[in-house]
Amino acid sequence: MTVPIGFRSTRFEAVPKGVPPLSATNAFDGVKWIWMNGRQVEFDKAQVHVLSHGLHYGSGVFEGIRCYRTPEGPAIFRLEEHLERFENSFKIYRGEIPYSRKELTEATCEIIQANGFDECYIRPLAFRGLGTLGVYPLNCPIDVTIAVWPWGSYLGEDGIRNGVDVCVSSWRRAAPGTIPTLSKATGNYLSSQLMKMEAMANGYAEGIALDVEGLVSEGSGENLFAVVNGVLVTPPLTASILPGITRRTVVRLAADLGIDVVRERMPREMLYTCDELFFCGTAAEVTPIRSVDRIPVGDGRPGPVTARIRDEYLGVVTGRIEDRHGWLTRVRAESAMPV
Ligand code: PPE
Repeated sequence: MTVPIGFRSTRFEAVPKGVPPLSATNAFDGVKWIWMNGRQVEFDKAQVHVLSHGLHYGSGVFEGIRCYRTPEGPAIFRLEEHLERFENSFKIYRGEIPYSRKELTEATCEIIQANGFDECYIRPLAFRGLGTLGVYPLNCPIDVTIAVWPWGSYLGEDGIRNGVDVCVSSWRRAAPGTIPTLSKATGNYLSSQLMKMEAMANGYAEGIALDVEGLVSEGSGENLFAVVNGVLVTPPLTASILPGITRRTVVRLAADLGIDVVRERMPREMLYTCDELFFCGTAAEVTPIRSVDRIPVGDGRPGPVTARIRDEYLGVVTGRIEDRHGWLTRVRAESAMPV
């Protein structure tokens, strides 16, 4: 490392059984290059100044995208939609991403290839950099980075297969008119961190937040679906949720499979009485929930609708099922750089 690294405290660590801790030391093993403001830079050189605005005030937006190994080579799932949300996330904060979608698409493909990954997680980040401090952000330049690294199942291999045990968080999601949840802003994830740490400290894999009215919102890093009498129920955008691209994908796949979906406010107790429950998100993919607050969901095993949606999702993202909606961007075809 070219800069001193900080102290890592283990005082508050709590990792429940069955949840693999994301190791702080080897999480980015094998990552050689990071795209930074138009250039590929070595991992150790991808640094920012400590007076960067985003570090002090949470003034940044990001995306989480996955690239999967498919029979036709590595492919990125719904890249265009992620880049669109990336732009909108910053627009809410009067910020503009200084690269076009085409440029970011090429940059993403190139950085995946530079690192030699077939399959990886992709993390575009745009933040207000070194300019002035003070809350007013518009004197700061906007820095843009794209990092890629291998990231396995978000809630564990066992979780995606057999389901996870979760709790209702004591932390509420931000109320409408406070911190906008349609923006995937870095600062929003303080709320997620509170939820996640509390859940883990109490032996759960994840927490589900209620919104300010006490109705179900979402997980710390996932949207949520319940199955009630064969119908999929998911909280609406007005429940302080992130407009998830996986959520949108699930709605579409459900339609393809002839399963009805409603976007409806969900009282907390529906988490206990529903037949099935699952999380969805880029990192979490489709992860069944087998208990909430130690109350089993259904018979405590992933139900048939969840399994069908999960298998369809994993089939589509990995190209084993035909890409009938044009959701995959091939890394090699898109790249301007010779391999
Ligand atoms: N809600 C929240 C709060 C959230 O962070 C995510 C993604 C979703 C819903 C699902 O959105 P989508 O990925 O578009 O389907 N969470 C990202 C970051 C997780 C993290 O720990 O970092 C992700 O899944 O990439």
